[in-house]
Amino acid sequence: MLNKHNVTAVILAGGKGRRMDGKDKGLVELANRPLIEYVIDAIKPQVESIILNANRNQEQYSRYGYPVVSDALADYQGPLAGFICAMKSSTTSHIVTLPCDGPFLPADLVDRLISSLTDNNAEIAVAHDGDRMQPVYSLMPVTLSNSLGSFLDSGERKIDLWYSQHRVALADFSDCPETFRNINTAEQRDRLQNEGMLS
Ligand SMILES: Nc1nc2c(ncn2[C@@H]2O[C@H](COP(=O)(O)OP(=O)(O)O)[C@@H](O)[C@H]2O)c(=O)[nH]1
Ligand SMILES: [Mg+2]
Repeated sequence: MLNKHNVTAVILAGGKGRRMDGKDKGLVELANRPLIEYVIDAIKPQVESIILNANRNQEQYSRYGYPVVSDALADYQGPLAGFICAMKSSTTSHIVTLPCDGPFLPADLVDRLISSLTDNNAEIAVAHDGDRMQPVYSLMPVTLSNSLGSFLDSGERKIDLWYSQHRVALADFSDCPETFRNINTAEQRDRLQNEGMLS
């Protein structure tokens, strides 16, 4: 039975931060703490291990005590570049992917993705917020690295297109869409700080 001990969380912090003045978003502070710390704290009890995926400031990320892996594909080719390098470095059978800029993960995120994957006999479980799919919140076996490698080698980069080649189950998170609230701009960060939602 698939359970949390078979799962490594991959925190994707490999983006360009284009809408954040080119800042490394995982290290951008929300209420005086780097965003990645919120994600690490929320996901740690839900998985066996954690991998941080970063393309800059690797030394700062390594201070958290988890392996830091960088995309093999150069020049910020998108989240799938992070997926594949994490699949190749993971020591568990499955990975769960998460963005570094979403500080509001529910305590049962991984449980729900696991149930969705198993109940539907799917290859990939992807979160759905009731309105839309949240493609960077997903659970999959590392054996899909072959499929993803071929897809990337063919020049494709779109996550939805790769998913469409597999049996995908949509995990229902329509009861907690705020889970997927993420911070892409300095304005979004400031608004959140002012809302007083943070402890
Ligand atoms: N490894 C890696 N991750 C990336 C890349 N581009 C974006 N990401 C990550 O993918 C996640 C989603 O990116 P983001 O720009 O926030 O997209 P949006 O919020 O869906 O519009 C973030 O955690 C980024 O760090 C990339 O080129 N490589
Ligand atoms: Mg984002």
